[in-house]
Amino acid sequence: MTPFQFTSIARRLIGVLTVSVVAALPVTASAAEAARSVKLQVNGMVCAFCAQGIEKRLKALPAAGPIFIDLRNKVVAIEQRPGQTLDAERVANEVRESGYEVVATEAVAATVAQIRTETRAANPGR
Ligand SMILES: [Cu+2]
Repeated sequence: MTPFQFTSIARRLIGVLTVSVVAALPVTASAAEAARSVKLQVNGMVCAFCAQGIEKRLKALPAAGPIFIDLRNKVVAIEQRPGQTLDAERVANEVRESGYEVVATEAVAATVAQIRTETRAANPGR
């Protein structure tokens, strides 16, 4: 192996490692990365009408983008529209005012599509 070949292989390896480290980072937003979605843990949602009521209420927020509600995992997530900001506490209050108990509120960097995938993978049920 020439020194050139070695360098080239080493560079490729470093590239692969960097990608894996970035992919393994948690999705909770830090000060350095922008929050994209608000994720809530909600008690009291028991049927499709509960989900519909919450969805309708959240959709009315001016910055509302995609919404994900999972009854089994008690998750409500809403993504902000590009260029807009969702206030996590305001989202939590909308859900509370709909009659449900919010037990955790989190601003996360993940999209709603990512939250949906993670939530279902963590507890697919059935
Ligand atoms: Cu219901």
